[in-house]
Amino acid sequence: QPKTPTRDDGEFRDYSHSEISRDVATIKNSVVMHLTATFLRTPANIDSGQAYLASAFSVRDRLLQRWNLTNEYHDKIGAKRVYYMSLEFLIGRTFDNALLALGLREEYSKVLGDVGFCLEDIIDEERDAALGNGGLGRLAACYVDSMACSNYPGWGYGLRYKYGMFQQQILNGYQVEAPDCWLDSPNPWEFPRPDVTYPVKFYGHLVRDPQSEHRFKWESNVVYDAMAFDVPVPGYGTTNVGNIRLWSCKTNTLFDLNKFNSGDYQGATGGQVAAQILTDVLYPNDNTSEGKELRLRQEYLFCSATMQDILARFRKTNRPLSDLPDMAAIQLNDTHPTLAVPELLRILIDDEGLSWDEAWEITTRTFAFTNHTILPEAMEKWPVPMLDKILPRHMGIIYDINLFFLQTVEKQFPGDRELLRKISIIEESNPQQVRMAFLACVGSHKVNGVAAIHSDIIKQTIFKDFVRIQGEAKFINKTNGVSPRRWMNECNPDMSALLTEVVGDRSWVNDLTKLNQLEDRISDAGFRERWWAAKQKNKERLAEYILTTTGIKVSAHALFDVQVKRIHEYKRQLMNIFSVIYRYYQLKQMSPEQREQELHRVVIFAGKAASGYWVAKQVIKLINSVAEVINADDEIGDVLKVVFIPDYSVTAAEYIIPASDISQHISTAGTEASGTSNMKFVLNGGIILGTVDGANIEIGEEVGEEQIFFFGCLAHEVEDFRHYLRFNQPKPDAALQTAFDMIQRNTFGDAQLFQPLIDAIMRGGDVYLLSVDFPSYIQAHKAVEEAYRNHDEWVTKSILSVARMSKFSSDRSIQEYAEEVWNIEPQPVLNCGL
Ligand code: F55
Repeated sequence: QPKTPTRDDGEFRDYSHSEISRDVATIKNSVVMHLTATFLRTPANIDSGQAYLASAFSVRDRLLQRWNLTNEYHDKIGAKRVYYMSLEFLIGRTFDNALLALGLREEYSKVLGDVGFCLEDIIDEERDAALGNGGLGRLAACYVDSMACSNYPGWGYGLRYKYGMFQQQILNGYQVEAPDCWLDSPNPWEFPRPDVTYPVKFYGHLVRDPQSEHRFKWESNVVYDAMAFDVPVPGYGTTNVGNIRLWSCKTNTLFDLNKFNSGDYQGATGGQVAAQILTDVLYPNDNTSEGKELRLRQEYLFCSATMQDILARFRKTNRPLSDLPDMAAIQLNDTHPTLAVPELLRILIDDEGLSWDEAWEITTRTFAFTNHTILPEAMEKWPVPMLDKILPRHMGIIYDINLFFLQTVEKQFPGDRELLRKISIIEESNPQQVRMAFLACVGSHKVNGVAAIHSDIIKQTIFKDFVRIQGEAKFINKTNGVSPRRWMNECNPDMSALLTEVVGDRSWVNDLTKLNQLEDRISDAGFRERWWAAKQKNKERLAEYILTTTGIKVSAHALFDVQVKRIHEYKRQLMNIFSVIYRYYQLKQMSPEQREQELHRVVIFAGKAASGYWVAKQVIKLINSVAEVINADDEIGDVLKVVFIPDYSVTAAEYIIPASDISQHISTAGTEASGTSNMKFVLNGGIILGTVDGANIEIGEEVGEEQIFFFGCLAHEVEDFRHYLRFNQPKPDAALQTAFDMIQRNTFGDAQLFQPLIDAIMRGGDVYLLSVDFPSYIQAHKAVEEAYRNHDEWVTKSILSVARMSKFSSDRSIQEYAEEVWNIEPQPVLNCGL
């Protein structure tokens, strides 16, 4: 056990001169200093954008000290670190998060108030860092937050896309994409590190090392540079500050003086332009792999820079390379970073001179792999000719990995040719393809799914043979979680105040198990009333947000029924809008008096469709067309409103989630690996209407049957239904048929636009089983309405749910990973006044 340095024994730098000051006058000085010195303004002459930047830069100064302290400390004690490798980090905003973590929110509010600004408005000046698509990217952000808060030495590694997730506009009901120019204004939350830059090679050819048959020299003159940008991740209530290191691509082709001198100014920096493209834009696909060459080059730039950086840090310890797994654990967030496996092997063998066996042992002990989906279209496969052209050495290494793997399997199961064909990392198609999930699995010591049902499914499907070959123990479950900092303390201040009152202090923010104390308040009438008032206030805030983003007025007294997530056929937004159409039909059949008796409802949608996903885009058009007709129908009024909130984002989610009564998580059973927004909604006192899928199942187990509305067929029934529907026409029930009829009678505009959506069900085999689940879905809606009408019962459900959600804190997930996968321990930085 290494000796822990203390402040007094001289081993530790003294930061006490720069202690974080909570003194309002001092904070004000630092804000004014940035206003004048960084932005050349005076306090009398600023707008809220500049006020934001000056405040953010002053907060950033305070984070810096802790950032340095954390990393210096972890280096000094020789702590093992975890590296979370992800092509996506959906961070959202940082300012409010940092203020809360540092405990300086009040102080900054005061300082800004003194110069005539309201903190809430200033917070709204920040743009989201949207370097991710959806659940997978947001999970990565929650995980680095939990690592920092739980004092685990851990870094995220990712790419610094110049353009993040596109901005979505709705024009004439259609999604239109606009670029996300998030770096147009200064970004206070990143630190450029020009000194941390690595060359990354592409293409070229191999020269065999005459000394050793395994070693090669890879010669190439296409070299890009990856430069680091560090994004600090403030830990709440701890001195520890985590880090996300993002790579930005530059060329290292030297400035061409000859071209410049001959007047070819563009050509002189030609390389620069080409190189920039590698980290220019995030691929906007979730749960589909595009198979584009540029994406492959992005992935490799990321993997190579990250492995070089991790090894550079390791070399400073002067330990032998065989100790790497004792100093570094690397988690692969899906297969996107899997080229890190052959990259580490390449460095160990070709550059460091290790034998294959030594390098292989180190590599597999270092890596672990998380699978996030089993949708076939999401499985990454790279054509062998493409890989061979761009990364000839890696292609050779992958062939060797496969050869040695197949040899051990052949020994274990002699003569089973069929088995070898099934598990080969190389798929024998034309052209051959590298199956990245198999490569990630073979290169890792642990493979995990993201919810119990999902981890079971992958053991029975894609990794079935691997379980047989490599043993059960390698395949584990790590149910996802969400950060209580962002998804309660930050986004829901009123409910947070109630939680703090019940617990007695803010300790629940880092320890959600404390929320079980809520159960004691379940029959406290005053408390229940304030609980409901908090929800009501959030609904009013959302109604305001809806008005400004869509122009639609909704009543905050209606039931808020929310489905917000990426638009995807398997998530079945289409089933939701069909049920809205049917509801509209029913309401139209009633007398005005009857109608007024009905439960008032606002159905809220939001989410982006991948740019090339035509069906998903038509679903958006249908939702908007239905909304337009219903919202304009005076007979309907406030009984039913439908809104599509444009440009769903982390920040939009922070408005929407705390305001839900019901949220829908209605994927076809077995298709949603986990879901994470389901956790956020319930943590914020909302109730789930959902299928028996993903983490819905475990949420139901925790909060209890009464607190969740399940419907639909079960995962093990799906295959039979699909089989049946391949050979037989679906039989829509009367309700679904009614919805089809209304569309086909042009109720929502030209029926031709939407016929393909109906055809996918009626002629396309109804792959996602809408016709199968629709009747029970409508029943479940009825059950929701009945329960909501019983106000007392509903409040009980809401409070009990929150009380029982501790399992779904990402702190719990991270602790499990730390103990069972990474073998790392919390290393709280000495509290020395910072
Ligand atoms: C992004 C790029 C590619 Cl090439 C493939 C998939 C994605 C992606 O965004 N996937 C994704 O978000 N998956 C989701 O991961 C969540 C976190 O584990 C799960 O909760 C969710 O079920 C899953 O769909």
